[in-house]
Amino acid sequence: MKLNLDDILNSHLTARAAIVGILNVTPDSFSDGGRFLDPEAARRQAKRMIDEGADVIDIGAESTRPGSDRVSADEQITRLRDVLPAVTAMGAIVSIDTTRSEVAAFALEAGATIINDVSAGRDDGGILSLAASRGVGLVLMHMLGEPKGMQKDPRYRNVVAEVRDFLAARIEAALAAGVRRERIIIDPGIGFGKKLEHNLALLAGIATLCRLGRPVLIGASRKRFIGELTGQSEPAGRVFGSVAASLAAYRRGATLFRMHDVGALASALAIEDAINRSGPKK
Ligand code: HH2
Repeated sequence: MKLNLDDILNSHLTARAAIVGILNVTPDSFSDGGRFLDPEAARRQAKRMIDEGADVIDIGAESTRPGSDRVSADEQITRLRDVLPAVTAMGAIVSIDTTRSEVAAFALEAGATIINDVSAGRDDGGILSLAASRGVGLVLMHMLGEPKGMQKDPRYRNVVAEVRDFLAARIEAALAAGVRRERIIIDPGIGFGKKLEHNLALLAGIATLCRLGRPVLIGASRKRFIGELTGQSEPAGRVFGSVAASLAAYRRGATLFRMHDVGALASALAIEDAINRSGPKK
């Protein structure tokens, strides 16, 4: 079944999982940097992810991997110009992964209907008013510090409570800018200023985030903590671990999963959902 934007925004009420396929139009992303900078390669990858079951394609033109440098709004738009309209023309729901309002405005003009802001509106407050005036979906993500230094020595007293409080405050900031609550998605920001123990505590504690009343998105795909747990040093070798992390998150109430390997998670979810339909959920 093909989902629409309202299905995505109501997924926490229906417990229907949705897969957000990752398309990085960047030379330096940690897992697929340089592979989809060529517009034709990017289009092929988007088509492949849609065929494999992606409900949303999340397109980004700036890597936010630990230690990364900023990319200007103009450069992001140049990278997106040929790719983004081609993906919206495929009929996909497109989300734009940016913290800059000029880039988001360009993407919405080209047909994107979700803004995925890893700074949750702190980098460029204009993104909140843009989301409000255009009535689009808005992902608010937790990050401790900035990509450049976020993995240096992240510390929390109670990571789940701190991330919950941060997201609650960013929801309030978005509402104050005129965004409707029904348009907001929240994300604990796996790997963004977090050590292994923090990522695990957040995945185990998703129910606490769900109590904020908005759908929870999890981006665990191929991230370093999967490598730390499985011994897979190459991001492309972390597919099974990424699927396992997403399923664990789904069982705890998350419904949106940002994935490089869409087909792998789609198969796992088909099995999980079939089992759930045939008996009580644990
Ligand atoms: N993770 C990345 C980028 N954007 N957005 C949300 N909402 N949640 C995430 O966990 C998230 C995100 C980092 O992963 P990736 O895009 O694969 O790498 P890079 O930042 O190096 O392009």
